[in-house]
Parts: sequence; C-alpha cells; structure tokens
Amino acid sequence: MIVKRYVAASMGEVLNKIKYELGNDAIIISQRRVRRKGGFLGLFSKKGVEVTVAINDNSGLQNKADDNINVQNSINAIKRVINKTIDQNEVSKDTSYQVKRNNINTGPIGVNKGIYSNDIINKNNENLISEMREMKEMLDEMMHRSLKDSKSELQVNLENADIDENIAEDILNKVKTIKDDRTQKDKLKEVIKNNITVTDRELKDIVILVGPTGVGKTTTIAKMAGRLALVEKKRVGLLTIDTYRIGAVEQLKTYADIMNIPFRVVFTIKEMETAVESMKDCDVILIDTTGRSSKNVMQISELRAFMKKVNVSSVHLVVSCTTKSRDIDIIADGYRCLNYDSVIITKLDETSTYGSILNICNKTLKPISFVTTGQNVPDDIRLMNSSELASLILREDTL
Ligand SMILES: Nc1nc2c(ncn2[C@@H]2O[C@H](COP(=O)(O)OP(=O)(O)OP(=O)(O)O)[C@@H](O)[C@H]2O)c(=O)[nH]1
Ligand SMILES: [Mg+2]
Repeated sequence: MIVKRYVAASMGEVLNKIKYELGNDAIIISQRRVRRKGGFLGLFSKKGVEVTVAINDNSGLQNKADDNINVQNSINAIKRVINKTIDQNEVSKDTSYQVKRNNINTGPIGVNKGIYSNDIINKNNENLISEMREMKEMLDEMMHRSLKDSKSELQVNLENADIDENIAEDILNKVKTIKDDRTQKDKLKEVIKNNITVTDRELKDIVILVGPTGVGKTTTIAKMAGRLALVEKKRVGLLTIDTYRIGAVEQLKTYADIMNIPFRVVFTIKEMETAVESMKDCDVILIDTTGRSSKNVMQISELRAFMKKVNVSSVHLVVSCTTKSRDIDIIADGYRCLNYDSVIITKLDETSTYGSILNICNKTLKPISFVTTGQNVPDDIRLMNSSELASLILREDTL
C-alpha cells in the first residue's frame, strides 16, 4: 500500500489532484486544515487543506475480487480508527466540561482563562468530529460501492432473474469449469439449459394434475382437453375429484359442455374405479383435483388414496411461475409422495423474471411437460424446449 500526502487551497483541488494521479481507488485516511507556506520567508502563508490518502500498490497483480476484499479490509480498519477518535473526542469534551466547572470554582481569573481555552478546544473537537463523521459516511458509501462492484456480471444476471442463491452459486461454479473461448454469457446459458429438462411424452390413458390452490390446474386441464379433442382429434374424458370445494366442479363442467366431451365428478374413493370405467372408450382421461395446501399432509394423503384406485399413467405437478423460491421447496417436497413425474409451470405471462423455472426444475428434479402463458383456453399452453426457457430466464427472449 502506498500512502501519499497532498496539500492544496481547497478540498476540491486536492481531490482533483488525487484523482488525476491515483485514479478512483485511493482512500482518504485523514484530512486537516493547514497553512500553506508562501511569500518571502513564509510570511504570507495561505489557508489550505492537507489530505493523506492510501492506495494499493499491487492492484495490477491481483484479481478484482481480492482487490475488493483488500479495499473492504482497509475501509474497515480506517472506520475503526475514526470511531475510536470520535469516542475519544466525546470523552475529552466531557473532560473539558469538567475543567470548566473546576475553573469556575477556583476564582474569576481562572474562570475566564479556563472557559476561553476550553471553548476553543470544544469548538475544534466539534469540527473534528463532524469531519470524521463526514469521512465515515464517505467510507460507508465506498464500502457499499465496492461490495456492489465485486459481483460479477453473471452473478447480477442470475440475481436479476430471481434465481435461488444456492442454485446461482452452483451454476456459477459450473460456468467456471467450462474451458473454451465462448463468452461468459454463452457459457452461462449453456449451464442453465443443461439444468432444465423438458418432456414431450404423449398424453394418454389416465393423466392427473395436482398442485396448490389457484395455480391453474382446471384451466390447464381445459387447455389440454381442447388441444387433444379439437386439434389431435382424440377421444377425451374429463373427471374431477372434488371432496372439498363446491363450485370447482362447475368450472370444468362448463368447458366439457362447450367441447362436448364426457365429464364425471368423483366424490368418494369408492366411485373412482367406476368413473374411470365409464370412460374406458376415451384415449385420454384427464383428472382434475381441487387445490391442496402442500403443507396439509392429510389432504395430500387423501388424494393419494384416490389415485391408488386406478392405474394413473402420468402425474403432473402444477406450479405457478410466480412462486417464491422457498415455497417451491415446500411444494416440491409436499407433493413428492404422489410420485409426480413432470411439472407444468403456469402463469409465465404474470411475471417478468423467470428464474423460478430453474428453481422449480432444481427442486422437483422433474422435467417440464408444459408451460402456460395466459388465461385463454385452449391457446395459452406450450411445450418449450430447454434452450428457449434458458433464453427467457436470461431475458434474451420474451414470451
Ligand atoms: N395469467 C394467467 N392466469 C392463469 C393461467 N392459468 C390459469 N390462470 C388463472 O388463474 C386462476 C385460477 O385458475 P384455476 O384453473 O381455477 O386454478 P386451480 O389450480 O384449478 O385452482 P383450485 O381448483 O382452486 O385449486 C383463474 O383466474 C385462471 O384464469 C395462466 O397461464 N396465466
Ligand atoms: Mg381447479
């Protein structure tokens, strides 16, 4: 570390000199007002400012992260000195107050002398303290800036996408292991892409959708039914397991009526087999379930009992793209006992950050079967590949 002292007429002038000679990395250690020598035999000296700064002399040899750690250490050390000085001055202020009181007791001459000199000391101390405080604020600001700078561009990309901290760290580590001459951003995209799996498994036999309340299960079932029946010309049957909410049935029944496809409601476990049996002519039976809280083990066990009654070919866990990272953990674990084999991510149109796609993949460890992008039945459902999803997460593309 190099320490240098600068003297000039004003603080502005000193700072310009420092910036010109040392750049933006110099740290101010101390500043004080001085009289600058000038004129014949130093007789006509002028007021000025003396500033002492420090700068790291081997910045070229270290990487940016090390630099930032050093800067932060230096700032912390300087802040400790400043705090100590402020404390000492507060104490000396109290002491000088004591001296003043003592002088009052000793008599009129002592009073005047004592008060006069102590007032000057107090004033100087106050100036010093306020300057120290200013410096402390400057250092806080520098510390804040240096912490911000220490984040790499890739880290910022991941943070902006709302990717879970641990997943982001893992991704960055993987990026570091790629040794080729692609750009960092391309490597990042590659790693994200490899962390997302999708499946284009055909929808057939008995397909069931499970997931928390309001994520879009019924709407998604209607979209699937629409595609299968209207586009792929398959025979589709709709079935809903409703043990919980009056009204949930009506929603799906309306879609079934519009599309002219069979619809049944199952209220008890016993009815499950006969309901499925009644749709044996269908190529695909789509089963809707009422939303369950992933924390309610009883409700999920009940659902499992219904599912055990028939030979389900695929279970899709439905999760909204707007779900917070911690809640994704709870949902992924809460529904694991239903052995879901893929995930449908809904409401992509309702967010501007898509990191949750990666969070969902990492936490469920299951491929994505569909994403939904709006309320329109049957249009707003898609199968996106991992490259498209990676571009979305990195904001290279929009929906
Ligand atoms: N913006 C947007 N809204 C959606 C999407 N999918 C569903 N919705 C809306 O989300 C709301 C809830 O959808 P539902 O299909 O009833 O959700 P659910 O999971 O069946 O809800 P429960 O049966 O109560 O558990 C409705 O207003 C839907 O129109 C989507 O992809 N984007
Ligand atoms: Mg529903």
